[in-house]
Amino acid sequence: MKALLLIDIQNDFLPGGALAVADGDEIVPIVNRWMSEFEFVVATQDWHPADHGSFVSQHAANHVGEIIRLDGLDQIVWPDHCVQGSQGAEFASGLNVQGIHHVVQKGTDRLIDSYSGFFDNARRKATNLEAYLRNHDVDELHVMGLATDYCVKFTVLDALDLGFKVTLHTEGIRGVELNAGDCALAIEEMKSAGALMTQEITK
Ligand code: VGL
Ligand code: ZN
Repeated sequence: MKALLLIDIQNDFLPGGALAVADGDEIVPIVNRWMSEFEFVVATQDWHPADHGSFVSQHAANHVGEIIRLDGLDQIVWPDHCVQGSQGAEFASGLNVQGIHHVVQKGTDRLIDSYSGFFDNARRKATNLEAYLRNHDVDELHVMGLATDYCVKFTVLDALDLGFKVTLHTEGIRGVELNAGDCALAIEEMKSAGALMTQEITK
């Protein structure tokens, strides 16, 4: 069984949001069109407490983009974003939320970030994403969302590692690109790990 997996399509990752991804809003109509083609649509939400350890507000001496240590792991300092219950954490205003069957929230522990929809960054804990997909006999994922070079990449790599067949919809992803070339690199990494790529399908 196939499922559409939507990664972090939230207001804070859209232009005007706290951690805006350039042209992130362009994917919303593309995602909406694809939704009706899938029996299962699962979406992740980045869902941080207000004092999350990745937030620049918690590290007055550091700048956004700097790497710090957080509970034993390297951690990029991000602008405060996707705070639980805030408007920025809600799904993108134009997204067809009625078409989503299950939501997985991640990044809820203030001491550990979680780019992947499956596990936190140290794999200390799993979300219920894998169990949900297996319970619904899903073995094939079609992935779209934000951001190519972080949450999309780590979700896809974990999915492949867990044995799912993965197709990345390149028309439905956009990235942060802290450094020029990050998105191209991320796409290469996902491809080498076994993800199939759609070309610029316009649907
Ligand atoms: C993300 C940075 C921090 C993402 C989430 O959704 O790609 N990136 N938190
Ligand atoms: Zn985050």
